[in-house]
Amino acid sequence: MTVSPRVVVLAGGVGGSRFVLGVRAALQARGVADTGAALTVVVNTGDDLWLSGVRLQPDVDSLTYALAGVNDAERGWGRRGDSERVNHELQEWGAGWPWFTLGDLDLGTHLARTGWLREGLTPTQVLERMSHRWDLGARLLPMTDAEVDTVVVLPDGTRMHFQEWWTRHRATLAPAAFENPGIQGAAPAPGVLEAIAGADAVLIAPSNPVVSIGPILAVPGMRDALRAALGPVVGVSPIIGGKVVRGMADVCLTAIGVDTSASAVAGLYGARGGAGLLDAWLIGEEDEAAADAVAGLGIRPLVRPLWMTDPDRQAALGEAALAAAEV
Ligand code: FO1
Repeated sequence: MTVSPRVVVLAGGVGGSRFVLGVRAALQARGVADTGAALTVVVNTGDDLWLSGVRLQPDVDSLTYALAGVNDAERGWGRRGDSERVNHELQEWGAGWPWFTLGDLDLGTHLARTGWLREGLTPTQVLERMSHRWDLGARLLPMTDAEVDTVVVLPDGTRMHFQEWWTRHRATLAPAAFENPGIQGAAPAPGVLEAIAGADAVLIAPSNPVVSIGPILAVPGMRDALRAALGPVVGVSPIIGGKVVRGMADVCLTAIGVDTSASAVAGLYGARGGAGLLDAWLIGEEDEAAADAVAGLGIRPLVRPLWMTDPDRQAALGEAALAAAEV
């Protein structure tokens, strides 16, 4: 066993944050003193948007706030105990989106980020600067420095930003496709490919496979890097007992023709021994019956408790993922 393993996690949103907290706790429990050097998180930026003149990075902020311990865990986004005075004022002006709330403390983050972007810093440099405020115990990297915000395409050709589809329409409009315009010309953010290449383990968090992990994998060079990684690639199923844990991943999976099941998502990522990415796939005890199907794909199935309902369970899942990667 490596004393201080180097671990990369691909993550987005709420499931990603909880999982990263668990991996950080598992590393700490193993005696890794500097988890900030051991743990790199490649974060989805497909959820990002410009609104009221500021740049929002919902998944980046979810990870940052969760690792700092200042997140609103109940709501799943934004800062705990935030107020909405500025948001109220924006609504009075008819600015922004009436269905999208910008908290006062959260707006401080967006203003700081936007200012630094306007000064010429890249998103990677901005995130690096933002990571100094709190002791996050992990290094956060955006998947790319390019703006490749996710667009949802409806069957009639209507296009809307992912956040409008997600928060205004609550994913009730059947999507025909998800696109990240410009992603073909994007590159992984500085440090991402190096982190993957040097990792003892690459973990795919139980985040939405289509709109959180999907954009990360769509960045040119990312799949090749994962397939070439020396360490094992271990994924955690976001589907437990045939159901989504939170969010609306089932609608997203249906749109791309994938069943809402642990084995179907494993099939979406594919086996590294074939044309895909995974060496091992953690599935819930409720999905034990899917183990044979996962093995049939050429991916090692591991049945483990997947619920991350408290810090102990998060840490146990983090440890299970590290153990699956044999680090
Ligand atoms: N989600 C909501 O359901 N309603 C909101 O008003 C809302 C505001 C918001 C502001 C900043 C931010 O970083 C995230 C915010 N979210 C909100 C969450 C976000 O829209 C999505 O849940 C994620 O992008 C999906 O991972």
